[in-house]
Amino acid sequence: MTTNYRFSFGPWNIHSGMDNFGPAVRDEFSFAEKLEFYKQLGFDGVQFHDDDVVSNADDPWAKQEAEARLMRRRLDEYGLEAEFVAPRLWEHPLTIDGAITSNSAQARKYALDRSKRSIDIAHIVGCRNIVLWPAREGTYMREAKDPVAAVARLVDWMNALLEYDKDIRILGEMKPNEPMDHAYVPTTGHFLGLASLTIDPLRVGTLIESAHTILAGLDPSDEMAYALYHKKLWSVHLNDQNGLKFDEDKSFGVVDLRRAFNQVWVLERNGYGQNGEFIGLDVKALRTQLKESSTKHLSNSRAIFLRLVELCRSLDVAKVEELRATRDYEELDLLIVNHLLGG
Ligand code: GLO
Ligand code: MG
Repeated sequence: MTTNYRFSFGPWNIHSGMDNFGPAVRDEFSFAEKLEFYKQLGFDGVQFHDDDVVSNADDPWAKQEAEARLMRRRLDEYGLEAEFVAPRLWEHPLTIDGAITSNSAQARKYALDRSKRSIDIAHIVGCRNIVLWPAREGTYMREAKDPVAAVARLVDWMNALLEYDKDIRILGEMKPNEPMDHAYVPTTGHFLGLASLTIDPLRVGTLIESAHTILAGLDPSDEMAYALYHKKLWSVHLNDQNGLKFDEDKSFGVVDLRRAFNQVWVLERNGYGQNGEFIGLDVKALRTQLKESSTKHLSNSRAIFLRLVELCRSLDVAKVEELRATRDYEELDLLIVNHLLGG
């Protein structure tokens, strides 16, 4: 089936299976090997952390610049496009208690400087999207930080970046918890409130991850609809999640096919992708998977997405409208389930 969708993922989505309770269970593919997989698996876009592009985000800029230029050449060779760069602000010893919202002025300065470098890296690899996943911008216990100051610091950080570069866009990827007990900006709606307070709201939008919305007790397709109405759905991290537990990053649609269908349907109906947006997948292979088959979660998620596009296109929408008009939602339930069951 031909659709105009373009797909992306990040190099962290091919991984060694390490988790909080156990070590790696497969050898890591090298970055060069991962790059080979993109086109083979049907992907055109690469999502990067700053230190996925460069070997160390704390190296002198001249070294980072040279490495970023090399990465750009490799992307060009493979016919791949960089979709975004996200400063990885949550692993450095200085940012142990948050980067943007840390109580430490030194940590906040580090975070801002590093974020500006991410913008410079983004320019070199050829993209204007900077993703903020505010991993540690919250607390483990409520009294640890001043919550109002924390919100103000997030706005200040965005303003400083919007000011630093007049071309970039900031995409907030919100998640209610993990690694923190509570994040200060847990949902897309919260983030869009902050976007409107920045010096250039038109350059602040969102990346919505299915699992993150589910962890917030929300429905991913409704969250996407909300952002689409604001014209601020600039990327997605499609995946699946089995209830309220740790962020599972399961393949798209494998837990709740109907929930996946509704995400595809809302994207389809609203022209998502027509302005160059990618269908990003933030999925992890199951830990038990052998190395040689540890990219199937990516190709499977893509295939499931495309099957669901077909189902969206073949849905009897006149019938849907009729059932909406007569409020026969029982019949509508059956129509959708039968459609997902193949007839
Ligand atoms: C974790 C997030 C994370 C981000 C990535 C890009 O829960 O989903 O994987 O998507 O770091 O910002
Ligand atoms: Mg994500």
